[in-house]
Amino acid sequence: MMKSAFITVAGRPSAGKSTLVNTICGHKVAIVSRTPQTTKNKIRGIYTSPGGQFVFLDTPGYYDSDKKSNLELQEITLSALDDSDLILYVTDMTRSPGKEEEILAGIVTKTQRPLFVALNKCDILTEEQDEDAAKAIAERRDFFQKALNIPESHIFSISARTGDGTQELLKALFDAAPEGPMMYPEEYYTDQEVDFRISEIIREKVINRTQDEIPHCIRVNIQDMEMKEENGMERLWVRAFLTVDTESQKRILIGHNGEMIGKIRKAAMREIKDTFPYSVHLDMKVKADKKRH
Ligand SMILES: Nc1nc2c(ncn2[C@@H]2O[C@H](COP(=O)(O)OP(=O)(O)OP(=O)(O)O)[C@@H](O)[C@H]2O)c(=O)[nH]1
Ligand SMILES: [Mg+2]
Repeated sequence: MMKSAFITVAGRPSAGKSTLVNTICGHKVAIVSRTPQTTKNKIRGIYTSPGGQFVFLDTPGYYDSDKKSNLELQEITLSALDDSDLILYVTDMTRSPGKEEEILAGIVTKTQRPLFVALNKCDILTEEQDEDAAKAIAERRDFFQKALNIPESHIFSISARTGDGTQELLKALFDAAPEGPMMYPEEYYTDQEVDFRISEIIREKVINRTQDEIPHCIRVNIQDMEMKEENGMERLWVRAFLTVDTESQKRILIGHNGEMIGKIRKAAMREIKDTFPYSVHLDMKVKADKKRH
């Protein structure tokens, strides 16, 4: 009997949703950073085991604000919740649940899908040998049990970073998942197109290397992509446009003598090389053009 489910991963920004999807799928499917609202799309990560297959839908962190760009991200999360068989609510257990957590809890409860909670970043508490760690975990468990109206057995203490607790969580998800056939060949771990993955890798390198001025406004567009044969080897030629809102952001992104953009390009090339089975030539151009909202 094979199990198969779409599982939406929801939670506040920076809870560790993308890190968890990457850990479970065993590959880097979604980009990760310390900056909240890193994920901007519904990203599919596929996990296959002898018992069946899960398609995890990683979503943008839920942030309570009426700004148009934020409402668009909320829409993506809501549509993913609609598409799912099960919901995995990820929370950063080092932060107290607040108003946002209550709003999101209300939203996921309304979907009437089976709900599971991952209390994430438990490694931090253990590392710190915090005397209050056990109390904090008990408080979070109590909060989510009540807010989501779920049994305690649906709440897991995990570390997406180390993988601790994820096997127990997966087992519970399998038990709750419906029977069904595999949706993707077993070697697949994502369904993202090559150009999207490359643009996301570049976006991650920008977010992780620049300060707060850049991260939220950066857009990466792949302009051209062409596979060429060179000395009997295949090489993908990629031209990417990095667009920011203002001329001053453009200057920061390029850096003195092009140093910053050079580092970003190098870091992106390194990861692209590890991700794809062919070599890639990356050409990047920076533009300033205010996003219209
Ligand atoms: N110590 C620790 N850090 C973690 C863990 N999981 C994620 N992080 C860190 O938390 C930060 C946010 O992680 P992400 O996976 O990007 O969080 P997210 O929920 O996808 O964030 P958004 O896409 O912005 O909503 C990164 O710096 C991660 O390295 C964990 O289990 N332990
Ligand atoms: Mg994310």
